[in-house]
Amino acid sequence: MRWDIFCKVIDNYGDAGVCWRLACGLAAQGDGVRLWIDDPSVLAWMAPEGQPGVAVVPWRDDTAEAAAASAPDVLVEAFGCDPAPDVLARFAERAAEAGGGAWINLEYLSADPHVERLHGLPSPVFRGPGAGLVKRFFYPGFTAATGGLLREPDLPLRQQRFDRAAWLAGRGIGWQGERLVSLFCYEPPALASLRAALERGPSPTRVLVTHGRSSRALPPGASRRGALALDWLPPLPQTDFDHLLWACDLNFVRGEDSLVRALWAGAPFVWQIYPQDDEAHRAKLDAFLDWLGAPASLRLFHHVWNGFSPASLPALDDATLGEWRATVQAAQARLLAQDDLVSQLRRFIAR
Ligand code: TRH
Repeated sequence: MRWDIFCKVIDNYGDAGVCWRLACGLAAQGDGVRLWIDDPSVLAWMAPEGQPGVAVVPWRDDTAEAAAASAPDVLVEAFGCDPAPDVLARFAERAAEAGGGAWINLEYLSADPHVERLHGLPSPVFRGPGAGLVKRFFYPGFTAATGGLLREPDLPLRQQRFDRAAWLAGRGIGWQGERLVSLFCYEPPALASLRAALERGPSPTRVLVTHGRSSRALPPGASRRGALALDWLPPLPQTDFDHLLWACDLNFVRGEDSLVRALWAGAPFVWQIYPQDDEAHRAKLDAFLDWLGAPASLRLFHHVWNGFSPASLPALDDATLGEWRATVQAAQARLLAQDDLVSQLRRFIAR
């Protein structure tokens, strides 16, 4: 089967990150994938080795490449990004002649219960080169009534074989057995108080600050202060970003894709949700915490970290982290009992 995935990078890394994982997941099953992306520059570090079966097409203007492109069997429009009109026209022509062809609008991830109602709904197209076709909404999600989450079939095996000390040494991180914390965030208001708390101890902690906005929020400086040691990381290939989360005892993640990867990592995590102007992200965060079954300390930590509560951050002592770990692992077990997104998407388009 031939897939075209269309991706516009709005901001940050998540648009590219999600589409790249989806493209790799489809190609790993023997399908041919073209990933049309308007800003492929981020893939230079996120996916430096590429992936057999995935062709990245710079989607700089709507016609040049698209004019020459054959129609795909499945057209995936990530996050309502309006695919190239020429590809859409060819896709529509072929659908009219030979029938078939699926057009999917891949939506953002949300734990909000409305997702279960919207997942799979058809949307007839009345205008433009795709007029007459019907696109269908595909919602990733956390429950069996949604499209599920991206998860490679060999993920548990790779995690089992992962050697944290070797990975850290390979990355030049001078780990001395301290508690390890990854930091991937926007500009959380409570970052300064987290840093101060970790400096005070009592547990020695090493924070691995990721590239981009996180290291602008916590800029490179002294690598040791009190009980806190810090490393600033270069941009990591996506596979190595996963390794980072597997290596750490606590992960701070943000957006969409890293949230899912933190769940797969099975370690305690704190999520900074992508902020929306209308504050809709607050309800979305609570929907996620409800689904997760977050204990009070984890809920409060999230509310403070996301700027929804002026309270102090709960202490990150061993008992608290142990409780969070149990919560994450129970959630992970629930998710592992459900089909992954690629399997569900393939079944969905066959309907
Ligand atoms: O970068 P993000 O904040 O992306 C966000 C969200 O997707 C949000 O929903 C969307 O609306 C907005 O972008 C436009 O966080 P996210 O989703 O976790 O994506 C980060 C990706 O970057 C993920 O695939 C992991 C990858 N990554 C690396 O591969 N290497 C790195 O070094 C880092 C820091 C990230």
